[in-house]
Amino acid sequence: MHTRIVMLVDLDYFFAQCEERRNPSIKDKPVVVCVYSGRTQDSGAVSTSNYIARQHGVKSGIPISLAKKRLEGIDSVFLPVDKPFYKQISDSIMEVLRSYADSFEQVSIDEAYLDVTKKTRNSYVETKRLAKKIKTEIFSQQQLTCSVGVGPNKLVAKIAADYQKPDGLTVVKPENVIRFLAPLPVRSLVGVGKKTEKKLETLNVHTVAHLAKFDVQKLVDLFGRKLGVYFHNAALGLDEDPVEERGDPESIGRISTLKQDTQDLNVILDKAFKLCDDVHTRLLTRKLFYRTVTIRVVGDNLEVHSRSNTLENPTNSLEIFKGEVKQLFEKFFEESDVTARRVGVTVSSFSKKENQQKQITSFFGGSNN
Ligand code: TTP
Ligand code: MG
Repeated sequence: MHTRIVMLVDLDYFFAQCEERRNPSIKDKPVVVCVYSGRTQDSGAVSTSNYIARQHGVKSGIPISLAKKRLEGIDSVFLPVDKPFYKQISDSIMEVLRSYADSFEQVSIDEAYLDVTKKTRNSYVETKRLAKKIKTEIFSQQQLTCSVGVGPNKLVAKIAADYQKPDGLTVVKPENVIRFLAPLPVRSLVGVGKKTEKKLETLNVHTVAHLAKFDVQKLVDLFGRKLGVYFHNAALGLDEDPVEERGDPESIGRISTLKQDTQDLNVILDKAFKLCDDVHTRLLTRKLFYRTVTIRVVGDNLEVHSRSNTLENPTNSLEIFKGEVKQLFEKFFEESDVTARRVGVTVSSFSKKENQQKQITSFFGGSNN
C-alpha cells in the first residue's frame, strides 16, 4: 500500500464543552452531562464530564448518584444531554473537516479521520500546519477545542490523538512509530479490551513493545488467526484500513472562507461554483441524486444564514445545481444586507436513482400514476 498521512480529530469532552460554550459561566466548575433514566431523580448514567469533574473521578458511564457523591460539597453543574444541540455543532465542524480531506470518515458525533496525503503533498510539515489551521478554525467558528493525532495510518493517528488531551496535537512520523508505541500499555491499541488485556498480562505482555516481540504464532493460537495477526501488526504500528465515508450521508456540502468579506455577488458565485464542482464530484462517486439544494452564508458577525430549494425530481446534474445556487444567492442578497465571510453549498434529500417519472409524463403530456 502507498504511504499515507492520516489525521484523527477528536473534540474534547464534547457534550460538556458544548454546554460550557452555551453558558460560559459554568466553565470553572465541574460540569456533568447526564442521561437521566427518569425512574428516580438521580437514576441514570454520566454521559460525559468536563476535565474539572474528571479530576474528581467523574467520567463517562458512572451512575449519576456516584458522580454526586464524588462531587459532594463542591459547587458543580449537572445537566441533561441535549443531543440536537450537540449534533448541530458537530455537523458544522464535520463539514469543515471534510473540506480539508482527500477522503473523510466520521466515526462518531465528535470524531473523524481525514486522509490528507494528497492535500498536503505527502508532507508531515504541511500536515502539522494543516492540523493547527483546523484547530484554529474550529475554535474561531465554534469556540471548541479538539485533540488531533497524525500518523501513517488510522491506528497510529487514533493513539496519537489520545496521547495529549485536551487541546493536543501529536504528530508521529513513520520513522518514530515503533518508538512512540513501545512504552504504551497494550490497552491503547484499538481492539484490545479488558479481557484481552488480562489474557496478555498473564503472558507478561504489558506494553506494546512486549506485544511486538511476542511470537505471532502464539498470538494466533491464543486469539485465532484474524485477531492474532491483527494484534501483531497493530503492535508494529501497521494498519491498512482505508479512510472512507461510512453509510449514506444525509447531505453533502462544502463551505469555504472568502478571501475577504464581501457583498459582491460575482465574487461569491465564483467561490460557490467551485464548491459546487467539489460537491458534485462527491455526489457522483457515491452515485447519489439530490432534490434539495441549500446555500449558506456566514456573515462578518459569524451569524449563519441558509436558504434552500427542493426540486420536484431527483437529479445529479451539475448545471441544475449551479443554477439553483445562483438563484438562491441572488435572492438572498436581494433580501438581506449581510456581508459574507464564508459561503457554502449543500445538496440533500438523496435517492439512488434519477426519477424518470417526470420526463416520461411530460413527454407523453399526461399523468400516469
Ligand atoms: P468521547 O470522545 O469518548 O469523550 P469526550 O469527547 O467527552 O471526552 P474526550 O475529551 O476524552 O474526547 O465521546 C464523545 C461524546 O460521546 C461525549 O462527549 C459524550 C458521548 N458519550 C456518552 O454519551 N457515553 C459514553 O460512555 C462515552 C464514552 C461518550
Ligand atoms: Mg471526544
